[in-house]
Amino acid sequence: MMRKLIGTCLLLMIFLFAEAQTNVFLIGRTLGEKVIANGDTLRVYGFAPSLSTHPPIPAPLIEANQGDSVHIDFWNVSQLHHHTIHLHGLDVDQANDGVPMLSFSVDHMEHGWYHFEAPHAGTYLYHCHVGSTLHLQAGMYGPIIIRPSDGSNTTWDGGYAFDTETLLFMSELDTFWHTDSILDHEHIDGAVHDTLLVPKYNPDYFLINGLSDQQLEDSVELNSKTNYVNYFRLVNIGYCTNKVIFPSSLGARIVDSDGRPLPIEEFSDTIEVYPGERYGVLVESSVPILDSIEVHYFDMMTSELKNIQHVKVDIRVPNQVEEFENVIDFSIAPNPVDQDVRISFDLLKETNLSLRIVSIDGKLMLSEFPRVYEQGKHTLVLSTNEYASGQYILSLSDGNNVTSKSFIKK
Ligand SMILES: [Cu+2]
Repeated sequence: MMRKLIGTCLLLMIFLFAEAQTNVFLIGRTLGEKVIANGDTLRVYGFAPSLSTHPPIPAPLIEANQGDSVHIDFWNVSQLHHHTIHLHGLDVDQANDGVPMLSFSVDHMEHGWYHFEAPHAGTYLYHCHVGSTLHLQAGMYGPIIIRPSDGSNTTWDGGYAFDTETLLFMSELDTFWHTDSILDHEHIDGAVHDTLLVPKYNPDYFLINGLSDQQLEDSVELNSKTNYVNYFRLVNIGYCTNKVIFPSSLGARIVDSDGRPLPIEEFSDTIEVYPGERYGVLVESSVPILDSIEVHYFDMMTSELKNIQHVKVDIRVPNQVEEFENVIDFSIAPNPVDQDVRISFDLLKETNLSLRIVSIDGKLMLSEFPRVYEQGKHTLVLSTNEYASGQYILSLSDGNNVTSKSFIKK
């Protein structure tokens, strides 16, 4: 009886003190497909969770609690190329770091095993480190989230509590880099430019969580309630510098950077995120908001603004919907614009609308007197032929509320 009791106690202790294990299985592919915002299908490289699925962009989220033992089984099924998994920002040992010259790379039909003890809670990322510039842009990247030891909704052990969280994983696509002639060209580790004439990187799709423009609407948004604390995880794995601009009424405060807490929180509506960087941002509103977060993409070499994407912010409660009946929510497409710009909006009732366009340096381009629009969907088409290249702010007003969004003239 006594022996049985000791045995049970021992088993219980092993159960209580054994570290949790997280197992991840990823398949490296070079024949993936991705639908982009214009409806075209692009060839991509990537990490897929199974043989029957195309590798998603970004790759599957790797998620663990601080202290967990994480084991990644990486199977390369991609014919032409070898790959690795580099665990960016995690303090792993060199053997598991996925830099091919310093650890190992995984050949076609081989498995590679990576192991790490989940370090400090925070936001990290992973990507292939073979021919990095090309393999990464081709789609071999994904997020890693390490949660506090108890898995709770806090930023880290003893950190800030939050109610909801939103990942904004930012990147770009240069569709020319996704053609067979480039993706199938023979190239060697870390020296892709020696053997492959890659044209200058010129992204034409600007992504948040792999989506852009109308794909983003209703897919990526902050849909929350008043007085809820929302935790944003901002990650940039593109080659542009991102500027994330929160509506000022959200009181954005940066609390962590690159997987570590900041010594003191920093209040700022605008957060610059350079390639490879991650930031944790808390937002909260005591009043209802229907607005958007703007993500600006800048060329790293020229600092030119290339594109703006919008993430909808919808903080309402059912009985507050009334207050927003007059807010005009509209979309601008295409953005950036070549010639004609389309402004689309859906009115809940007949509305007297006026429209204004002002350049970023304050020049009034267009000011339309109020015009009556019936209830329902409307699309206005404006020519921008006379506009100089640069950024413009377009506002729609019903006399009480003004909604403004920006667009870029190429
Ligand atoms: Cu690779």
